[in-house]
Amino acid sequence: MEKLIITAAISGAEVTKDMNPAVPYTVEEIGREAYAAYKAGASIIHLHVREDDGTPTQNKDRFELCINEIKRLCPDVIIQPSTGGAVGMSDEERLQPVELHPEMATLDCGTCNFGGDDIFVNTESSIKVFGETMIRLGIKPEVEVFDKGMIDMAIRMNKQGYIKSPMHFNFVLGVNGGISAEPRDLVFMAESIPHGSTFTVSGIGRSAFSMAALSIMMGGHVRVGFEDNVYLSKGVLAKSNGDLVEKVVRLAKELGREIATPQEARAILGL
Ligand code: KMH
Ligand code: ZN
Repeated sequence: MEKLIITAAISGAEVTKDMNPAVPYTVEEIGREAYAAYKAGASIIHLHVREDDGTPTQNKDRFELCINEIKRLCPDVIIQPSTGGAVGMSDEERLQPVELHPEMATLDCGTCNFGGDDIFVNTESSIKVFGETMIRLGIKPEVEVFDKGMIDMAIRMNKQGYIKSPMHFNFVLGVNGGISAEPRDLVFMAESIPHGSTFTVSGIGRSAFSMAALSIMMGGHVRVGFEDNVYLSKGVLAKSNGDLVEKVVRLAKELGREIATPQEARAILGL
């Protein structure tokens, strides 16, 4: 089996220090959390940034500061800015970090309820703009799908030339409003992507490690981090993103899967 790519979603846009005091807001905190995840075995940092008070922002200059800090501490890690941002942001706002020419960025492929009454909006025309922009700038998209219909959307966008093959997916399982996080959901999603695609899995909340273990066994990859889950085990808060990555590394060892370095992850993903 291919080596395991671990992505650390260190900050997110919705999670706060009230949920876990180690959630990073400042540039220094972002650097600290990226480094902890990288040292533990993460080869990709999925990045949202905040103002110092925790307000999510897609501001290009703030991204640049955080990316420079991460590169200083983890020179070879793959940095994958979010273009999802936070619920309610405009497309223009969300797209700003791609102007920094990262190797990867997320490309959300559908609209869904996003916990409570929030709606995460990704219309077909905005997906086309995001896809075209990433092709023009040579950025590999990580196709974020919160439900099976979003895989179908991505396949349609791929056929129309807005997303290149082979596609790399992130199945986000367990968002209130998206597909649930049962083993059958992951199997269904994995069976629904085109042959030759790669996938990683984000199990939200309590499903983080069951979905990670299943993905490791299925030959998929794994995303963990405070964006998706702040607990190391039931009732025990993780002290850092590094704790969460370490737990995935332990699972992978037990299940006989080696961990990819950033260079190996680049080869697997065709970066
Ligand atoms: N914060 C969510 C509304 C992404 O990074 O592309 C969207 C999100 C997806 O986190
Ligand atoms: Zn995200």
